[in-house]
Amino acid sequence: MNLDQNTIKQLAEHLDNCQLNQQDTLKITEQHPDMDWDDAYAIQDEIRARKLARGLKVVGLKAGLTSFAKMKQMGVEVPVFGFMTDDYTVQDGGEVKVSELIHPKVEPEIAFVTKAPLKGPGCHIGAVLAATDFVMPGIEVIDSRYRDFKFDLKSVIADNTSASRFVVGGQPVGVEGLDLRTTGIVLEVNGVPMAFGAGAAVLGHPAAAIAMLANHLGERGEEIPAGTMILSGGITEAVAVKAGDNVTLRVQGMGSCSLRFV
Ligand code: 0L1
Ligand code: MG
Repeated sequence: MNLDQNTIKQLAEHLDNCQLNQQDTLKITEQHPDMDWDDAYAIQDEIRARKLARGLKVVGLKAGLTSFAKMKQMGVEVPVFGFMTDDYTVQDGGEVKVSELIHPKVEPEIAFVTKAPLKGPGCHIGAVLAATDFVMPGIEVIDSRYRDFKFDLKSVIADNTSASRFVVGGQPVGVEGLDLRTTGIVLEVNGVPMAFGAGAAVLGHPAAAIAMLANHLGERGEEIPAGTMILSGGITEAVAVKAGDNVTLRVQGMGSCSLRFV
């Protein structure tokens, strides 16, 4: 690690306040160019500690930058990981107030819910599928705290991977007999199909993102507990939204979930 504890705390406070005040900022590596990956996750951990101290609860985990296209664009081979707190939860069909966000975008995802713990190293797709209770449609609302979504990987990890809101819903289904690689999705905004894809866009198989998360946590001596909801990553590019937009995600064999921006 290259940053001292005071700097990590200050940067966490800064990013947390940006989120609370809907204020954007320049990417933090501008001021701290020698920040490393451990520093970045330490800042994210400090943001989580701040939220927990305010009485919030962690209700899910996420993998981000999981589509081959986005990873190539960013020049990375490993996704980024973050967490969701209870105030990020939107009920299916519920409202998201744009006044509480900076510049939201939506991503179509497949959400996994585990029934057994998953721990790396060596976690693989088979172990993830064996530990999966069910999968269901999920829309992630990302809202980078960085001006115009201009960031680098370390800055985005520190910023809890742009997490801000999510909805899961539709019809939960078990993974037996399901080929998540060929599961098709359509993301509609105001009834108009805006993005299409299939599960294989996420690392070849969405369960690979969950395995990578388990391996990442394993390096830190942590695991994915049973009963965890995990967003496996955007299947398509994120779509910018504004007040008045209704967003619906349809996933083949899993129904749909939706939210509206007000
Ligand atoms: O969930 C995601 O894939 C987003 C990760 C952070 C990068 C971004 O804000 O686009
Ligand atoms: Mg996402």
